[in-house]
Amino acid sequence: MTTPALPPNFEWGFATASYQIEGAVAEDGRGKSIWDTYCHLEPTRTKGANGDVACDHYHRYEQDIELLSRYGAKAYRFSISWSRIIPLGGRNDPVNEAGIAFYNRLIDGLLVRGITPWVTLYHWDLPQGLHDRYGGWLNVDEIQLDFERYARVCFERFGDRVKDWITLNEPWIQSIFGYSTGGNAPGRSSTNKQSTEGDSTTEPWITGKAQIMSHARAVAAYDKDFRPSQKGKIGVSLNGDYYEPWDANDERDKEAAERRMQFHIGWFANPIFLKQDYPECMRTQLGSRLPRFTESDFEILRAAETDFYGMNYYTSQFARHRETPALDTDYVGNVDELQENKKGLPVGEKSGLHWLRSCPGMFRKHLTRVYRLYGKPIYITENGCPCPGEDKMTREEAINDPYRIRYFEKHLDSISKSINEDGSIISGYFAWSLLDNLEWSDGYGPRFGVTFTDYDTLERTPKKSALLLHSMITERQTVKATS
Ligand code: PNW
Repeated sequence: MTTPALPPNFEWGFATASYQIEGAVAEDGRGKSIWDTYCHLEPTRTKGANGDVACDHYHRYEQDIELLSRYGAKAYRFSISWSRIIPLGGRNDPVNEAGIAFYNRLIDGLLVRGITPWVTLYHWDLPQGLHDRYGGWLNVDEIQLDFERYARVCFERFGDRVKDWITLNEPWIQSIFGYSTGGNAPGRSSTNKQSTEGDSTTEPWITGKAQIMSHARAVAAYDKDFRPSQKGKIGVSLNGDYYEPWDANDERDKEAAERRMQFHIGWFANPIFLKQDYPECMRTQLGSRLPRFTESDFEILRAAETDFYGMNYYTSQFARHRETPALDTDYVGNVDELQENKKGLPVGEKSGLHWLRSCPGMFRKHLTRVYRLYGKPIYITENGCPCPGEDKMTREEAINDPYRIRYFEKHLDSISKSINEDGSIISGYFAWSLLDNLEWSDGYGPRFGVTFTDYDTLERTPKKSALLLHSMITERQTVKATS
């Protein structure tokens, strides 16, 4: 058997996000974000954890660039903290030069070592000022103007050197976890007993539209005023699992699987990539709870040419049809989600987190489906896992991570197959994550890093997977697929 091939110019590296690694939350003029508030006002919801120190990347970024260099990474995906750039967030609020200077040091440090910066503008850390002023993502008209201004500041100040932009990370998680389950900041929910505010019947859909329009405004601004001189590309990172029918012979389960993926991905991809209304199944189920796009919204959507589909992929599930949606999870459509099918077969091997099973076969189907539906080059902007039991391991145990190595290998093989056998265009891969870091409301337990972080000393130690990813990728680039 030959090793399947990846294209010679395949982009690859590691990913992180600002609040998960930076720390230094009160330094150099940074404003508060909704995650600071959430962790401090509601510590029981984040296992007592917060990002005050996290991996202290703000002070140790040079060491982290060294790690990337040692791992042979071609690229590094990180996110900018909006509250460091515009502490109060809004379009008439001052820009913080010290925040700009930090990201300049990081970007320049990467470029000196030949590592390409991939910048996410928004990875869930909304300036608290905007939430307080007008409801943040709940105010569709205001937030899109403030996001556009923030994006313009970033293009102006970093775009001479940054050529790869991602507007938003996982708008689905921001809307559903932030406004339906209440498990992420700002923690609004009408079904979560810990929440005292929020209307989960409408808020996820309002904040979804706010994110779609914010993405489109930022891309349209880039197209008009920056792309001609800066010549970069800009995309969005969407999450979404692949779903197979619980009963492979039941038409209703087949429809449920497709419906589930439309609720996950089509929600954002239809307006952004197809410049169409939300998927029909969402309209049918949600009716007027789902905001409409006006003609002027469509003009903005049409003016925004998104260059690539950023895919965050971790796992897959089975979908079983329901007659009526469950009250507290109607955001998934009238579907039950299961990790075993009707025959009792598991969807994949267990990892170190309950929601994450290793499902590389379904990853290939997912890639091919997304490429066929939306027709844009795909970059995997996140993929990775904690190993079984890793949260309880010592450093010496954790740095030996064969489960993660196998996970990467199998997922790289699925990418190769989707390219070579199914004809997809897949142009890059970012492993999540460079470092063990703050796993949001799961705190510091789950370890997704290829680098072990000792949270007492903040010392970093490479795991075996970190040193092997480079060779896994180059092997797949040098051997041609035969089939
Ligand atoms: C992504 N789920 O979030 C985020 O982009 C990262 O910041 C995060 O650390 C990483 O995946 C690992 O979780 C997700 O429950 C969080 O299905 C939760 C889920 C999926 C993605």
